[in-house]
Amino acid sequence: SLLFHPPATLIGVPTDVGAGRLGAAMGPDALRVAQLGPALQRLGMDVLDIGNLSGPPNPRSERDPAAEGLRNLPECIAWNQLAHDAVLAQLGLGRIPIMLGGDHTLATGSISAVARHCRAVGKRLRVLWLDAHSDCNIPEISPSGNVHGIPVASLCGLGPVELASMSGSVPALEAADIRQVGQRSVDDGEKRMVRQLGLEVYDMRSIDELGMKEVMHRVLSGIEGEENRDVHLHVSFDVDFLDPEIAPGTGTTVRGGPSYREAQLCMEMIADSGRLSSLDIVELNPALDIRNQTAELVVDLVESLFGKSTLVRTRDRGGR
Ligand code: 5AB
Ligand code: MN
Ligand code: MN
Ligand code: MN
Repeated sequence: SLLFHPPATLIGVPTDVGAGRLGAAMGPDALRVAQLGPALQRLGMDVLDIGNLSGPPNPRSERDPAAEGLRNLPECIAWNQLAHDAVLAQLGLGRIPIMLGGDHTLATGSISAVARHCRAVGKRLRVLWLDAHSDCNIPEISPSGNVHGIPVASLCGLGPVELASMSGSVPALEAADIRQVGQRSVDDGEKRMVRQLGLEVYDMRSIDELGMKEVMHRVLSGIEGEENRDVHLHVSFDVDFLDPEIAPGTGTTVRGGPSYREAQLCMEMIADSGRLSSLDIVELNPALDIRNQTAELVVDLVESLFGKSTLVRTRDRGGR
């Protein structure tokens, strides 16, 4: 590969606590079965797999009653703290943390650690949220009480204080630091939150109208090139971003997502930016998958995210 990458660390975060359906806790192992680590090593990367974090037990049924509006909140807080600590440690070692989820709850912990790290070393943070959903609910408006539907609001300082303050400062980041791509299911109250926060959202309609190339061009503007070497780009990749026809293995599918080619272009353009410095891969649910095809697709896409390309590319967009 022509791209240089710092070494990377795979961190398994086998949580079901934030989701309405069980099975995402098996996500880390499905990604290992699909050979994520070796695939990245083939690109020339130094990859270390530190195994799975161990935290509070996952629920045994899908019908835990919601307490105070959010289900399994103490467990979710504990898992996020574990994720936070593991990500912060790897960033401190100069490694790219790659979270293997687990449900999307863990993004509060991982991105809080990234925000804390960026503050400490004077980097500018940009978060790219690839998801069918905006994950911007707060307890008062969440239709499900599922914590995987609130991490964006938590990072913006709203909702349970234990989550909102995890980075050591509230909010962990500004809404202006976030770009969302691929949305096609946002709840009514959540729409108002997105609006109120001023999130920059490139929903499926934007992708239809502008095309993925222009969307990614806009999303990455201001972070590419030599003059932006001080940017830390974090990608939070919810597998339900992808069209369910190609990615059935996730708990909250929504039809009408990016095609295989659109998803590839999205990943390739992120790679070209040269800024990718941390990653969440979340919501993969092997219990809903067909012969691990979604995990294999995710590995394929993550290879592109780290610079795999069909041809030797000349960098015309300010890569390294
Ligand atoms: B995911 C829903 N908005 O809050 C809610 O998969 C779905 O991390 C959230 O994006 C989906 O429960 C959370 C209806
Ligand atoms: Mn999500
Ligand atoms: Mn989602
Ligand atoms: Mn989901």
